[in-house]
Amino acid sequence: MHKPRFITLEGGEGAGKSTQIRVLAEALRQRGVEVVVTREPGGSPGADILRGLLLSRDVSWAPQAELFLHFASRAEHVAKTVRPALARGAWVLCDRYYDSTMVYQGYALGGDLAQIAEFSRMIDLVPDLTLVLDVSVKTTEMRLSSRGAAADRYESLGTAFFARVRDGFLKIAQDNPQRCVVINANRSLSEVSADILAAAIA
Ligand code: T5A
Repeated sequence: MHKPRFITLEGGEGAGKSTQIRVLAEALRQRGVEVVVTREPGGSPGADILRGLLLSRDVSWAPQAELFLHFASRAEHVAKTVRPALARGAWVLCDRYYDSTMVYQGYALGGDLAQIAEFSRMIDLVPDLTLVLDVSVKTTEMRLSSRGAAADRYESLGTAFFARVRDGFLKIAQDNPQRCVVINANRSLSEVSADILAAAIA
């Protein structure tokens, strides 16, 4: 239980990542593990400033500018939050990481997949485990509408976009079976939490 582990949670909008990351963190803390919970975009003071720019509906970014901002945010987050936590022996649970860039800016928005893969390699930190929370597009839409908050830039892109996002995450899981576990997140919170904990402490 004390090997430093870097675990990322991935999936489309409303998949339950932020809910489940809190549950997993608590379960690990009860087992005596130091846990750092973080998220992207953001996760450090500088990266949080970039998050505000990325999610704002006031700006329509040129695709390359958007891609560079995501990786600038990630480089800052990894340097200031993730690596220091891993170095002192904590586990890091990260809500989204570079698979989200491959899916959103790559598969879903048509960016250059090879370029995104190269930038990901430059970050030089591969997760020990990636949990892909898979939900149907219908579940995504139901959860977003029942939450009732105003949609951010990505949440406003609609049904066809959500379907491309889902397919993109499933493709990444299929291509990276050594680090990815797909969790059926259409089920109840407790069923999903149980599978996540089992995968994390396996
Ligand atoms: N992005 C991000 C990129 O385009 N490129 C990148 O490189 C990166 C890193 C981030 C946006 O940025 C994009 C992707 C995103 O669009 P965000 O606000 O952090 O923005 O968005 P999300 O990560 O998608 O956060 P969400 O809150 O939308 O989704 P979560 O965290 O997966 O879901 P959660 O836990 O908030 O749950 C949503 C609702 O569903 C309920 C919850 O109570 C909540 O109301 N729920 C369940 N209800 C019933 N059963 C369950 N099992 C449930 N699980 C959750």
